[in-house]
Amino acid sequence: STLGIAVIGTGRMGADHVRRIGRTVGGARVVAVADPDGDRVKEVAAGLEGASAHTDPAAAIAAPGVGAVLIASPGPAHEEALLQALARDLPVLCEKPLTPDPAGALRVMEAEQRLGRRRIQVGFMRRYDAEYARLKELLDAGGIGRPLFLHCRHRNASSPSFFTSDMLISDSVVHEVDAARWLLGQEVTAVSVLSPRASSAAPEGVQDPQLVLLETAGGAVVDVEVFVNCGFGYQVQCEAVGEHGSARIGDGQAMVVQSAGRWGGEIPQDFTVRFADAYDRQLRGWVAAVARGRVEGPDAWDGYAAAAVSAAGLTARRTGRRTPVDMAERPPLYR
Ligand code: ISE
Repeated sequence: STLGIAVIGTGRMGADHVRRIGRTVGGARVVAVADPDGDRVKEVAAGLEGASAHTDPAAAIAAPGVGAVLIASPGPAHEEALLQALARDLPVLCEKPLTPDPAGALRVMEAEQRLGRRRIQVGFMRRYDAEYARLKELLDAGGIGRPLFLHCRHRNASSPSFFTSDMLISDSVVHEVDAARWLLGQEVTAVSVLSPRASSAAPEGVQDPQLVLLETAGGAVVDVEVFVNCGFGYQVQCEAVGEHGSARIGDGQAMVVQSAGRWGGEIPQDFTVRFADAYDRQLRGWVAAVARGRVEGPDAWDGYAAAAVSAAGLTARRTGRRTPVDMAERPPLYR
């Protein structure tokens, strides 16, 4: 039988997921969509057979035929939608961040724990990227020895108008936080942030770029250059340095062209292009697991841990001080 999905939020990511459910993911269809922009949501629903349009997320979640919920609204709207989905015991795929703040993530975890089983997968889709998967395999197999550093670069061509200095951490670096926790199998224990004078390409008042340093429980150090108005394209790179070697992903050299005395290649302009396969695999995996009555992948604890690190990062940036991460104990459901 076909899984009926309610998609909450039809902005860039939500619209991309709607397309994905129609084209690349079998066994599922969108039966309801919600967005505060009434015209936009009607337009999206009009392109889908038999899908209802709503401005209220709760109405979409309660619509007939909904068996699962995909949340792709802005981060601050996630908690309410998550709690509504959990109240109906529905499986959820929630875009990152789970919630921007750790307090919200704790409330979500509490609600999920009351159900006694996992219902939430968090959209940390880099875990489904082929290059990241290879790096994880290499590290797990001890291929370069004990990891000492991850050197990361996270660049966007430009940031949307609503982007703030905080969002460079809570919306962008949150991916490196999850990737580092996953790749290393360690929690992040402290965060420091350094900021050069903002790029003249950054919107007024936005501190872009930033250098974010993470320390981990196992004694590794992760540095992240986050630069969301770099101008030239979308670029996510990670070099792991271990005791016996190093490994780098994200060079994007699928094809190198040599012609007329020059060599070069293309840089994607957008995450929906760079990570298209990862988004596909993530969604297929979620639908397949739900069909078996399960929810797998990154869980609410991963979302909470990332939010706790983000909170320390925001404090570190404001105070200019190294800030320890304040983290609750990991509940048994997430062990
Ligand atoms: C966006 O929400 C993402 O998830 C992208 O991967 C990231 O590069 C971007 O900076 C975020 O705003």
